[in-house]
Amino acid sequence: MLKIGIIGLPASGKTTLYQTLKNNNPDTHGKNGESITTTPIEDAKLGELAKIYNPKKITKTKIELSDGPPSSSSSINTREATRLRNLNCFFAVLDLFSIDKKTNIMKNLHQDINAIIEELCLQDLPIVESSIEKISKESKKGINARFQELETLKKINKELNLSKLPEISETEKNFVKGYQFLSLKPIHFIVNIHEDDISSDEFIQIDAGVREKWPYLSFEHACLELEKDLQDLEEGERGIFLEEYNLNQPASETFLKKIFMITGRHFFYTGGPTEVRAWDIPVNSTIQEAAGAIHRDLEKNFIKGDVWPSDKVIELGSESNAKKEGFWSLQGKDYIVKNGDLVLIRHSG
Ligand SMILES: Nc1nc2c(ncn2[C@@H]2O[C@H](COP(=O)(O)OP(=O)(O)OP(=O)(O)O)[C@@H](O)[C@H]2O)c(=O)[nH]1
Ligand SMILES: [Mg+2]
Repeated sequence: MLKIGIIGLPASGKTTLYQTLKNNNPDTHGKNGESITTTPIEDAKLGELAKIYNPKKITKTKIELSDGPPSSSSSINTREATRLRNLNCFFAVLDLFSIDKKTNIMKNLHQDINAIIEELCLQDLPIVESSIEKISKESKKGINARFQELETLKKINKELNLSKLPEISETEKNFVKGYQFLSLKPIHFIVNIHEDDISSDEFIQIDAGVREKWPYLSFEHACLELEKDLQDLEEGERGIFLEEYNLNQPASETFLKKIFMITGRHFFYTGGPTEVRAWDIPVNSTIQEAAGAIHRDLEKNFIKGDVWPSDKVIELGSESNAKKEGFWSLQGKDYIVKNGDLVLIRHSG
């Protein structure tokens, strides 16, 4: 299960985001004062598939979301850093709802984004430096096994010293996976704007400005206070609320889709009379690995997999109709599962 943390400067709206995504699900308190909740991901496709299979049960994929205790400073303490290292990715909240409109908004954003990035870099820098020293000593003694790890650490060190989030390849990330560096975790930035500004054209320009300045950042704007209010409404009232504020859909859905995307995960589906279910797996997983996400025995005893694009099954009303139209294939263990595939695993026991 994807574990997501929320970071950002004090009073930027982190807990408001947590409450928005929590969507009235119960939560618990962790040993570091954090709130933790397991939240199902809304997925309209599941409802569509359920109309076809009429299953006893519909199961959504879930995420684990956590929100740290209230903070009084922009720096991350050691306890919080250790907690954050165990998570997969972050939402970073930026406060634009409380700032005076007369100030330079871009400058404000710039400062806040830099403050967050600098803090992540600062947390990782001592670990990188001490590890470089340790591995270099080993190399001098003729132990050379960690050469690639050392080279990657040096590359990271250079970027961290410039207060930049290191940009390294997936292969390089694997060499330093064990360190769980905060600065290498995927981050989706959310600019939290005031409810009065939700329809303001100014934010289209600001979006464009941020994209130009930080082309590598994943980022969007939303009014978290409104999003939280939206979650508190009954299902039937939500449409009216969205219309009133000229919103297309709850932003919480796009936040979660984005975070899955930047973390390199996507979805596949299984369907039958007992259960229609969404599963999330790393992009580029084989169908045998996907079978393992369902059950270890299915991976072990995998024979072949029936695959349909779920969109086509929904559009044509059944697996057999989709098959008749040519939207079905029988795949061997090395088939790379595509986002949205509907899968049936054939196995030997
Ligand atoms: N008007 C308005 N108020 C907001 C918005 N987002 C958050 N707030 C308010 O700002 C205050 C701080 O929000 P929180 O979500 O508690 O912020 P936080 O980042 O969790 O704060 P700490 O955990 O103490 O660092 C609360 O009173 C929120 O109701 C917004 O979009 N509009
Ligand atoms: Mg808070």
